[in-house]
Amino acid sequence: MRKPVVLITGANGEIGHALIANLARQRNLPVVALDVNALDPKAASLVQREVTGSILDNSLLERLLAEFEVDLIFHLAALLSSRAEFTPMAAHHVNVEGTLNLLEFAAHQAESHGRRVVFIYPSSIAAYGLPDLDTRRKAGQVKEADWNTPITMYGCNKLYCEHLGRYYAKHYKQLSEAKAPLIDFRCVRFPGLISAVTVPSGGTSDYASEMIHAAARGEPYACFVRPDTRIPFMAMPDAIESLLTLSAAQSDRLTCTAYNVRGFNASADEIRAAALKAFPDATITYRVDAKRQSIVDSWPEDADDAAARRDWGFSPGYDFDRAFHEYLIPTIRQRYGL
Ligand code: AKB
Repeated sequence: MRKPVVLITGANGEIGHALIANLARQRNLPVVALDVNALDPKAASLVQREVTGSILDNSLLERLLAEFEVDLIFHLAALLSSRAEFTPMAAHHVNVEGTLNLLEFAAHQAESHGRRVVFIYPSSIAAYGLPDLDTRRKAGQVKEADWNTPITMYGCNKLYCEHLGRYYAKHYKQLSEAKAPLIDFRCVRFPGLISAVTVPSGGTSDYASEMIHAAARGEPYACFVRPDTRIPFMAMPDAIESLLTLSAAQSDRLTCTAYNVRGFNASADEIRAAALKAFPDATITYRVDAKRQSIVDSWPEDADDAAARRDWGFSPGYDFDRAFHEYLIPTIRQRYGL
C-alpha cells in the first residue's frame, strides 16, 4: 500500500522551510520534501522522506507516484523574478514545465486513488504589470482581475500557471471520454515575503529581507530601489498560514483561482527606519539599480485581499509594526545570537 503524504516541492526554499516546520510540528502530517538541493538538517529531521531531485525529472515523479499516495501538494519550486531575467528559458522550464509536470502528477494521483488532489500554488504580485508610476499610484490596491500584464518572465510564468491550474481543475481533456481529473487547484498571489529565518535569493522584492538581515549581521547594505518604493509585503508566518488556511477551505466557497494576500505595504525607507531603530549601528544606503527598479515599479503599490477574506477567511496576523516588533526583530536577534 502506498503511504499517504503531503508533497512539498521547492522544499528547501524560504517558504518550504517555514511550511515544513509548521506541517510537521503543528499538524503532525507526513511530508515528502522535494528539492534540487538537499534540505538543511533541521528541516530534513522533520520530514518523512527527503527527495533530492528536479521537478523536471519525469522518472523521479513516476517513482514518487508509485511509492506515495498524495492528496495535498504545495508546489513551491520556482526561479524568482530577478534570477529569471538572466535565464528566461531556464525559468520557463522550471516555472512552467515543472508546474505542468506536477499537475500531471496530481492528475495521475487522483486517477489512482480516486480522491481529489488539492494543489496549492504560490503565484505572485509579479503577475501584475502597471505601465507607469502615475497609473500605479492611481491604481492603489489592485484586484485580481486588474492589470494582468506582467513584464517579467517570472510574472508571465506565474500568470500562465494560474491558468494551467484552472484548466487542469475544470477543463482537462474536455473532449475525451476520460473523467476530468480530481484536481482542486488553489492559488495565492504572494507579495514580497519577509522571513526572520532565511534570506531569499533571486527575487526583486528581496531588498526588504536583505536590508534587515544585513543590519542584524552588522554588514553595510545598499538598497537597490528608491526610498519611496512601496509594494505589499507579508511576514512569513502569515504566508504559511494563508497556504494552510486556503488548503483547508471548503471548495464550494472559492470563487477565484488566484487570490491576493498581503500583510502590509511599506516603502523601502520605512523598512530602513525600522531596521535602523532595531540595529542603530547599521549602515543602510541607497544605490538604485534602474532595471530592477523598473520591475518593482511595474508591481502594484498594494493588493486588495477582500476576495481571500470573503471566501476563505484570510486574516493576516502581522501588520508592519507587529511584523517588526513581534516577529522579525526578536527572531532575527535570536538567529544571529544578538
Ligand atoms: C520576487 O521578488 O521575485 C518574489 C515575488 C514578489 O514573487 N519575492
